[in-house]
This record gives sequence, structure tokens and C-alpha cells, in this order.
Amino acid sequence: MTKILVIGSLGQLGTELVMGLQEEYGRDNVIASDLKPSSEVDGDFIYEQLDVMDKERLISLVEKYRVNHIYHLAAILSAKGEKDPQWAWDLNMGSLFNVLDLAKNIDHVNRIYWPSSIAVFGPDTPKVNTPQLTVTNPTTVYGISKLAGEQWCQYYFEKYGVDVRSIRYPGLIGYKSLPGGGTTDYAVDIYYKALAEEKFECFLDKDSALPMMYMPDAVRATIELMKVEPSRVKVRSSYNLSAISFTPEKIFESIKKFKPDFEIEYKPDFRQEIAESWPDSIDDSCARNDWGWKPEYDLDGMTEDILKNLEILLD
Ligand code: NAD
Ligand code: AKB
Repeated sequence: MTKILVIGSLGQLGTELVMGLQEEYGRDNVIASDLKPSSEVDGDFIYEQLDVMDKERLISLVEKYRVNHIYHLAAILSAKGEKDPQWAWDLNMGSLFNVLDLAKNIDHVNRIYWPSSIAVFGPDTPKVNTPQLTVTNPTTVYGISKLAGEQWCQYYFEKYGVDVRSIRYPGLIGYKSLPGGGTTDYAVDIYYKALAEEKFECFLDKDSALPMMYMPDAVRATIELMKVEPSRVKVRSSYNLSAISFTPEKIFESIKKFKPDFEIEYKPDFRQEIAESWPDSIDDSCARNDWGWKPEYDLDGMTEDILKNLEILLD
């Protein structure tokens, strides 16, 4: 039986990943954790309050539940990180070391998942079909911390045999929870405005192409990567992963097919510069070849699914 701890479980990804893990491993084998006290958390899952910077508490929870797999999702994302770079660096790196060290020292912790991001890439990176191995040079503190984190994951795998696995997610788009301070957040917010029948003010320019992925694909990819035999995980820094690439104008056109009166206005802010430093599209052939990754959703398929489900949820 596999016991799982999810750290940072109340965020945009964690909310949906916990549900996916419960389906795969059973409700009682997934322990969700985040900063909020239990008294403020509602949901059909086992929950523990955990600040991942608190090493003692982390170890005590891992021992209490005899945890085998840890999904460490807590991080400060790109736009939020630029407001307080030192804090973002301390949290993103310190928390990863706490988790990697624990896996090194506690035998029953035998698999770690830690997400990286397309933010590891920068303006010198080839923009189209960005390869797995290429120039990176990120410009945000978030990207720098993810790139360093990838290297540390590989180091802990090679030096100490820690079975750590990682994906460089594109911008994730879901409707079950709100995003936590990223540059790709507009692509979630836009659906809420469309359903509220309000004009959408977009913080990126209409032509800013970015790699994106619908949350069900991201959750499935994560669980699939964590289930494959260790020998099939050939990239121990982090895997490129790709699904859909689009501009704000393209997602607007996709929504207009279902909401013809929807309106948009472009008002780029500081996040435009971050978006411009990231790739337009990603080559994920290593993930496809090594562990059989294949996305399911295209842009219109995602739009239709979100509008249908979000309408029910907001009703
Ligand atoms: P989010 O900001 O929505 O959620 C992060 C969660 O971590 C929050 O619930 C927050 O309360 C929690 N947290 C923060 N500090 C903590 C601490 N000290 N201890 C415990 N919990 C803490 O982020 P997300 O979008 O869910 O992202 C999850 C992971 O996936 C991150 O590592 C992020 O870098 C990565 N990622 C996300 C995206 C995306 O588009 N959402 C893309 C690429 C990578
Ligand atoms: C962000 O915009 O910071 C995240 C990411 C792509 O890592 N969504």
C-alpha cells in the first residue's frame, strides 16, 4: 500500500491532484497538507496543517502516516516571486532541501515528486519547440529557483539514490481552484469573466504565445510519471511537457465560439516581460518516448469543458 503526503495541497494544482491521487490510491492513503489550520479547511480528504519549512513537523507527519511518496508542490510562483525575491528564493529552495534530505534519511520515503516550470527558460532559449536540453538563463527569481532545484534533484538522485521525479509544467489551466500568482494566470481568469458576462482586461498582449495545459492532462501526467518503473525515468532534472500553445487572442477567439458577446481589452503590465522571456512551444519528445506521455485536450476541447463545468459550479 502506498501512503502519500501532498505538500501545498490547497493551491491550484494541489486541489485537483489530491482528487486524482485519491482515485488512484484510495482516499485514506492520501494526506493533504498546507499552511491553513484544519479548522479552516473543508473537503473530503485527510488534512494536516504543515509549514514545509518546519522540518520537525514534516518529519513527524511522515512518521505518523509511514509516508512512502511525497508530492512537494509548495512554492512562490513567477509574478508573486518578483515582489519579494529573497522570500521566494528562501521558500522555494529551503523547502526542497527539507524534502530531499528527508527522502535521503528515511527509508520508507522512496519516491518524491517536485514540479519545475517553463520558467527555467529565458530570453536566450530557442522559443519554438524548446528542446529538453538547451540554454536556459531564466530572468525571474522563480525561474532561477526552479532551475537550481532541478539540478539539486539530479544531484540527490545521483549521489544518494533519491528517486525524485519532476515535470516542467507549462501554464496550468483549471476551473476548480484559482491560480496563485503566476504569469499564465490570465488563462484561468478569462473563463470566470466570460461566464460573468464581463469584459476581460488581459495583463498580457494579444500576441504573447505561451505553452499551456489543461489540468486533467497535468494531473494524469503527474500520476503516470510517478507510477513508471524507476529505470524508465531517464531525465532526473525535469521533463519538458507540452499540450497546447496559444496567445490571449486565440483563447479569446475560442471562448467567443461559445460566448459570442464576450469582450477583451489588452493592458500589458510587468508580467508581459516575463511572458516574453518564456518559450512559445515545447518539445516534449523525451517524456513521450521514456514514459509514453500524450496530451488529450486541445484549446476548444478545454474551453468547452471549462465553460460547461464552471457554469454548473458557479450556479
Ligand atoms: P499555488 O500558489 O496555487 O499553490 C501553492 C500552495 O503552497 C498554496 O496553497 C500555499 O498555501 C502553499 N504553501 C506556500 N508556502 C507554504 C509553506 N511554507 N508550507 C506549506 N505550504 C505552503 O501554486 P500551484 O499553481 O498549485 O503550483 C504548485 C506547484 O506547481 C508549484 O511548485 C509551481 O511552481 C508548480 N507549477 C505550477 C504551474 C501552474 O501553472 N500552476 C506551472 C508550472 C509549475
Ligand atoms: C507561472 O506563471 O508562474 C506558472 C508557471 C508557468 O510556472 N504558471
